[in-house]
Amino acid sequence: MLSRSVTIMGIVNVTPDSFSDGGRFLDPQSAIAQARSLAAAGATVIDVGGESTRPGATQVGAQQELDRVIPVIEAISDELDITISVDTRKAVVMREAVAAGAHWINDVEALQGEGALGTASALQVPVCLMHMQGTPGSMQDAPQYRDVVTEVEAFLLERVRVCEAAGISRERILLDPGFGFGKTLTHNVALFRALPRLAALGFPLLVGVSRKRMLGELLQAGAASPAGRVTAGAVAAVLAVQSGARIIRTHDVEETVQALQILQALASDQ
Ligand code: YH5
Repeated sequence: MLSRSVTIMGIVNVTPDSFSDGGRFLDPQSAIAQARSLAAAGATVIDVGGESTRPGATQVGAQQELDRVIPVIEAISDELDITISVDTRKAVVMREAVAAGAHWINDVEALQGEGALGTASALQVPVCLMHMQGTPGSMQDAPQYRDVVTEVEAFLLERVRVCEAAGISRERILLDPGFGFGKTLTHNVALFRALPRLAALGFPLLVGVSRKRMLGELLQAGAASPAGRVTAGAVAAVLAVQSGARIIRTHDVEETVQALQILQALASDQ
């Protein structure tokens, strides 16, 4: 077991790129099996997403996203005693997901989408506010900042202010710098090194670097496949937690839990 100070959020993608049949028959059963195994490996939150927000990914309609995530959330809610997070930018998906059993909203657009702020406020569930520059379709084209850390911090604080004004209490807000979302490797590294500063804002800090390109870019071998970035992701999770991160979003729960257990056993200050 990990001490209560770190929460592992396991990722369940209900998107075509996660299914071998090309997405024509998204099978809720395989998503549920995935959730089951992440929970058994030590995840205490399952993040269910039906829209790929990878660089260059195309948008999906609300109905398609609902068709993907709602059956999975219902099934996880029926079967597992676990916190369910819904990874969505759409107000209708937030509403239906919470009705189906989701407990958290994880929004890579920090509730800037149409109706998202009011919906999240009415639902009274915790929300993760993430920073992104641009949109998934074009965010990696030419990300630019004058001072990435100051700008991400200012954006997150502004979204906190807007959320509080809309009736979302501080206790329900989590923050995330959004690794890979409109950021070059240099930007991602600067943000990672600034995690202590972001943690000091006083909100639980969520970090998601699992399998992302930045890890591949940092490896000597370069361009390792996503599955070849598991060790790198576990090491990054350790460093993130040492820097104040409280929630780690990962595809690789077993490896991440092991890495964090060693951190907690051997570091003098954990
Ligand atoms: C995040 O950081 N990320 S979806 C590209 C990859 C691998 C993984 C292979 N949702 C975050 O996981 N929500 C996503 O290359 C998120 N924080 C929060 N809060 C992107 C993703 C991924 C993209």
